[in-house]
Amino acid sequence: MSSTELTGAEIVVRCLAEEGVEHVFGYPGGAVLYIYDAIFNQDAFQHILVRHEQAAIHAADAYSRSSQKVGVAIVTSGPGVTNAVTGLATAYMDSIPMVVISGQVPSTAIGQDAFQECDTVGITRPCVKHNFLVKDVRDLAETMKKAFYIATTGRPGPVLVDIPKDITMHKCAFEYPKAVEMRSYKPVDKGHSGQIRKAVQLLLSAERPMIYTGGGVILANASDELNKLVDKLGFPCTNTLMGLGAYRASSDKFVGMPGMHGTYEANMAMQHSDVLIAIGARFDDRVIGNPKHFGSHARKIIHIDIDPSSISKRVKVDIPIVGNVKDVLHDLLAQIDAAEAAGTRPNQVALGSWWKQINEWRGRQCLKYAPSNEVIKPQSVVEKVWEVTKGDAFITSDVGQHQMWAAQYYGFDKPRRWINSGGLGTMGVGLPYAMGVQMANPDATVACITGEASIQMCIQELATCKQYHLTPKIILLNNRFLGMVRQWQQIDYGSRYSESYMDSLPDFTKLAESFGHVGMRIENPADVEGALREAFGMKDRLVFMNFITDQTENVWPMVKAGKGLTEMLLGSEDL
Ligand SMILES: Cc1cc2nc3c(=O)[nH]c(=O)nc-3n(C[C@H](O)[C@H](O)[C@H](O)COP(=O)(O)OP(=O)(O)OC[C@H]3O[C@@H](n4cnc5c(N)ncnc54)[C@H](O)[C@@H]3O)c2cc1C
Ligand SMILES: Cc1ncc(C[n+]2csc(CCOP(=O)(O)OP(=O)(O)O)c2C)c(N)n1
Repeated sequence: MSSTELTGAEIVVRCLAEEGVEHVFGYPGGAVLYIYDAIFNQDAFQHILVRHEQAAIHAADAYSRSSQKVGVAIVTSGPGVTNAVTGLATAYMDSIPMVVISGQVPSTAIGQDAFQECDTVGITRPCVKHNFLVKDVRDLAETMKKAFYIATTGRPGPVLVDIPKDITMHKCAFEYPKAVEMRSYKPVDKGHSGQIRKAVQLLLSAERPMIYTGGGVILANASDELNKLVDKLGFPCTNTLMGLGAYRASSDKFVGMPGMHGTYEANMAMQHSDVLIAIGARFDDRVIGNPKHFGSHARKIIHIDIDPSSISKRVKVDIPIVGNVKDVLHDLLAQIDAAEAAGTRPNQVALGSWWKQINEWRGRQCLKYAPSNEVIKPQSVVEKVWEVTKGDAFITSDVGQHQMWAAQYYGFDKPRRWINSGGLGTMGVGLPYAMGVQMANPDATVACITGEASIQMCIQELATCKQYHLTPKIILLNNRFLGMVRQWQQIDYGSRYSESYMDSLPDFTKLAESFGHVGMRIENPADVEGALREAFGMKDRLVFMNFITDQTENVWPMVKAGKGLTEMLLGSEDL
């Protein structure tokens, strides 16, 4: 063991350096001042000072989603932690690997209602994969190693390390462990070969197969394997909101997103398939609709997931395969090759009639909308963003109608390009997500598609963007309504628009300018493309585009809550 003695604060910084961390998002306060002092004296990573702790966690979360790195954030005790909770819960619901360090009051003061004390471990327990309270500086380095290990292995997720202030000034010898061993935590990556063999038999005998993929494919970096599988089998493929980009949207095998705002053809194919293979997707209620209705159609289900507790949680499956998508798909592809070499191939006749049926469903053109020369249609803005960025931008979004239009109309061909909050559905993520993406991908084109309500939830981060020269393009689809709420009120609550209209909005152009950015207001449909080209041309400026859009536009198709997957409303004529 090395004889160098370091303070706890220095150990934190050294551990981050050992993990190869290059960026840390955070906000200082009393309990983390020793850590911030150690940060002052190092140059291994850059610290990004946000304007609100919620944004630190969101930015670190998107940093991780858009790269393969672990997002790291630091917050102080008490209000620093409580401000971070929304960010933690958001990352946890979408299984995002992150390490969050929180300051705690000195260990001798814990439980005494000390200034800025809160029960961080208790408050965050249900919204992190794991958390630690460090009670002895000699445990700190190993705890940090465990935090990174737990966050990134198995089903990923955020891990929090709570460090009392006195621990950050205590000293001990520092050595960073090369590996950690935990008796009770042994994630399995490799799938059972017998189960994979059964899956191959079922897939190759299917008449109406469907490949349903989700966020797990992206988290596993298994997009190449998925593209190979779909192309080899020639089966239809749908990606959940969290899986967009895992299989390329430009392929004719891609039938769109499934679920509440999924395409007609994806939902019909999900329901009427005879063999469904779910790959890193968790049968979310927004995807399968009413589970009884989903179960009313008999089909065989194969489910690949790294988390055994995800399997048969919402829908009973026939062939469970516990393992990492990348490893399992690798083995599955090898077994398909072997079966094909032995003469077993997908049933081409059956597959031909299945595609005929799917193409008939496709013929409904469920994403078609009425264009207008009078008022800007939000869908048309997203389509133009795709054209102007050549489909190659990182797109972050907030939560609401704009999020669904971004998902439906920006065809993602690559993984980790679509960054949004699916599980918790957290308004306010869009701008901090754009910051995190830009820090991880400094040369990339980054756009945030947002709503006027969502953007106001973390609007202060425009200052962080200025300080660190972050230049995402903000595409505000401004309908002057909490649009998604208004849509539900129109459809389910007799058009009683209770508290969903915002009477007072800031002048977004002036607001952007006051933060030192460029602001634009676009009201005329004829100006949309020109404005976007001008904005994306300003590579070194953050441009805030306020598009005044059709107030009454709804997101279609829609499966109402509690309804079956095929009981879709395709437009206002179905109301
Ligand atoms: C307004 C709104 C509307 C929405 N509408 C829709 C909609 O119409 N359609 C839709 O699809 N979603 C919709 N969602 C999102 C929805 O709420 C869920 O977040 C989403 O459907 C879940 O996606 P997923 O099944 O891919 O799971 P994820 O949450 O991405 O979970 C991934 C799964 O993969 C597993 N996994 C992780 N890593 C690995 C690995 N390495 N190997 C194997 N398995 C792994 C995990 O254990 C987990 O089970 C909407 C959200 C909002 C906010
Ligand atoms: C933090 C938070 N509070 C409330 C909600 C519920 N909610 C979902 S969408 C929405 C309206 C969003 O409005 P806006 O950002 O303007 O987007 P639009 O739907 O108009 O595109 C609300 C209030 C939420 N998802 N997150």
